[in-house]
Amino acid sequence: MNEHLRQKIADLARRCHDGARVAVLSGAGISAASGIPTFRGGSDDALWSRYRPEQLATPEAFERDPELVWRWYDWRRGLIADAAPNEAHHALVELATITDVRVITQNVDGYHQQAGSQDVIEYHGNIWTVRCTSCHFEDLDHRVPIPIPPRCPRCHELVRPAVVWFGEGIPTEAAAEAEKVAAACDILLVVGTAGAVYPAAGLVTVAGVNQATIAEFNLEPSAITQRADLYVPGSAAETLPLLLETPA
Ligand code: BV8
Ligand code: ZN
Repeated sequence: MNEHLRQKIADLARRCHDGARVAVLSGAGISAASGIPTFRGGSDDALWSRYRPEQLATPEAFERDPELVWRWYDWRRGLIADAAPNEAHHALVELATITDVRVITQNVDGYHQQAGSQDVIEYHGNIWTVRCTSCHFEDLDHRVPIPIPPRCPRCHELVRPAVVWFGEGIPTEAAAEAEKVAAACDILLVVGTAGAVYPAAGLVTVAGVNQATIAEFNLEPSAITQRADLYVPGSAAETLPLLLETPA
């Protein structure tokens, strides 16, 4: 890493030590170092690499073949249960001991909370929560494997993963809270997202319009990069911890 970039990261770290309000927008890339396949990077899994997430993470796919969609979620739940948050998640927990940090995540793996982040805004829901397709039953369900297709204990109708599928609206509370956090922050850390999915990616604009410094941590440039004030290349598991190096 060149000296100029190191200096820029040290400047950010110093601002955090001086009490800058930090918001985080994380995507699948922050969990990549834990071994969880990203959406774009796909996976080397023989079966699931044949599908694009946009084909499975939709109400239509679930309507058409709930068992197939549940097998995909069960496979992902298994990967998440067998792995753990990585140094990138832990760096954000440590940063929160230095200054105010609010995490907005597009991920459904629950790793930010597992690592210890508080008040995480789950913009696309959570893979460990299931919701009945018919009555108002909703509950955590950590069963791996889950009996497929899982049925509602109350009315025996199908339950679905309580995540936001393509074409579905963001939960109103999460949407409002995320907008507020992005608008109020001094620094927005954009970590491991291609910035292709809306309205999540629009939060970068909300922060920018409110004069926040946008710092992107990504393995490669993304749709966010040209809107960022700082782009830090590399794995977030290695680069985010640099924010914790006490500035000189
Ligand atoms: C909505 C939960 C309306 C489910 C997910 C055309 C143009 C623009 C928009 C649209 C369009 N057509 C349709 C839309 C809208 C659509 C959309 O944005 N589509 C995209 C694909 C074009 N959006 C929606 O449908 C949203 N809803 O608009 O509804 C509405 C409004 C009101 C009322 C009713 C309806 C809902 C979108 C939510 C979909 N659900 N997830 C699940 O997880 O199963 S999205 C899912 O994909 C993830 O949550 C995530 O958000 C997204 C993947 O994005 P990333 O997180 O960025 O991951 P990706 O793999 O793409 O990239 C990984 C990045 O990490 C890369 O940059 C890589 O370089 C980097 N990386 C890799 N390793 C590392 C790393 N970085 C650092 N370190 C590493 N080690
Ligand atoms: Zn029910």
